[in-house]
Amino acid sequence: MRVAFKLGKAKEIEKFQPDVVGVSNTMTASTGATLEVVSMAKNQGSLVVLGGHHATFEAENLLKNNDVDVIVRGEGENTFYELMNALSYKSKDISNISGLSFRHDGRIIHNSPRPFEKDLDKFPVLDRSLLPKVNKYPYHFFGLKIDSVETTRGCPFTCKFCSVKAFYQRLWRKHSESRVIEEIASIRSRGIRDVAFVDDMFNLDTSRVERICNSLKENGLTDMSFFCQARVDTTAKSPDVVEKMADIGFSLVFLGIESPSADNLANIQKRITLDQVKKSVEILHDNNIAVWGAYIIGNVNETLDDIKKTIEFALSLDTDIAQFAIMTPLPGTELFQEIESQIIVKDWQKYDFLNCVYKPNFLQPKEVDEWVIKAYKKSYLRAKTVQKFAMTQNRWIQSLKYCPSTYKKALRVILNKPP
Ligand code: B12
Ligand code: SF4
Repeated sequence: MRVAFKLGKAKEIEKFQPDVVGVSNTMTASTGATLEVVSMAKNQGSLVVLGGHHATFEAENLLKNNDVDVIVRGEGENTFYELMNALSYKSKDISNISGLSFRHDGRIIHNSPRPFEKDLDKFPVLDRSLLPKVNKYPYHFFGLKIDSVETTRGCPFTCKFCSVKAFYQRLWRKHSESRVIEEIASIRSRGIRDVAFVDDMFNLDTSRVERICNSLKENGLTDMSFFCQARVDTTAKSPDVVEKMADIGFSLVFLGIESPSADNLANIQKRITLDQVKKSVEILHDNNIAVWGAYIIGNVNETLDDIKKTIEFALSLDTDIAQFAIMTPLPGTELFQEIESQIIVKDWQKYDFLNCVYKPNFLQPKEVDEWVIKAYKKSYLRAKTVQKFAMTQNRWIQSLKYCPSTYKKALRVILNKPP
């Protein structure tokens, strides 16, 4: 059976002639692009399988599109394996495979949910020999050739706007530390030096992070650069671990800072304090680690004054990359259920965090749209920011100059041009 993942062009699909095409539909905003690939695959007669967060929460609606055949809901490894096995047999019976949704005799069937694999190490290490050679490597992050490693899955927190809670049911599971090192070593041996940890919550267990840093050192993996997503509370509490992270090559950390308003933070169930925010940014900066701060504009109960305060706060914190995202009710989130009646835009393409798709309680959606642009302008058109990009020694930030598309995208936002 010829199985292809994400063949993005009709010609590639035609050339490869796959029996099955699997497409990730994790991001809600990329549903349109996903469905374009799906339609190309269907034109070639392939069986089309979707997976990912958006596909999981929108399985019923997506299956109304006749080009989509099967949806793998939730964790994909075991379900997809069983699906491929079943399709290899004559009977092709998939009715007992948990985690699947599909059409049968004109009806949409949702099999029972797939239980989570208890031991993540049971999933084999990715076969990276299937990836293109480094000189033709297609995966870039801020212009750097990167690979990604998942060391844990899930998050026990309950932020209202985040779909991880529903996807992984607040479970937090981890790979063994030896497995993490094995995977990073295999990436380095292919000539890649930059690694993004794609954990939802990398630093929940800071002693584990410390052990991983120690093992990287012991295994001679000392010429690499790492990125991760972290929480401000655990970061603020562990300056010694941040020091170890810096020492082994962590150069950029994403922090969900969200808002300086205690009311907003409480409303989204973020469970962090402003002191922790300030302290975490300070500790990271003291260790020469760049901070990617994420801020939310247009919270449900926000006023214009709150938005202005968020922007001022972002400027005062001096986060190296400031990301302003409009509060967006994504499928599968508690927020979606809470404000469903206030949603005014149903086009998933607009769920790109630059469009306000719902009516906040005290603001007009158009005002929110305008203020997110103002936030970017205020943040990036400062002499200080320009100077920082020019002067910084940080590898991730420096890499922006190799990445004209990132600049173009930022410019489009600032100039208020459609993406
Ligand atoms: C790491 C990460 C990032 C990194 C990416 C770094 C990189 N270079 O890879 C960064 C920080 C850049 C990032 C940015 C953003 N991210 Co992000 N990110 C993640 C995160 C934490 C992990 C993604 C990942 O690689 N997971 C590991 C893989 C193995 O898991 P997976 O993709 O879910 O796949 C599994 C299953 O879903 C399934 N599956 C998935 N696809 C398929 C396909 C088939 C055929 C099958 C069978 C199975 C299957 O099987 C897999 C194995 O079990 C996820 C949360 C999450 N847990 O997924 C959020 C997440 C994907 N991000 C999200 C968002 C919103 C964003 C941003 C838009 C944030 C913003 N406001 O700007 C940006 C936009 C990025 C972009 N360019 O589009 C949301 C998407 C929600 C949605 N419905 O749209 C998520 C789900 C988190 C959340 N808060 O809810 N992100
Ligand atoms: S936003 Fe981060 S901390 Fe909050 S639930 Fe999602 S992954 Fe966990």
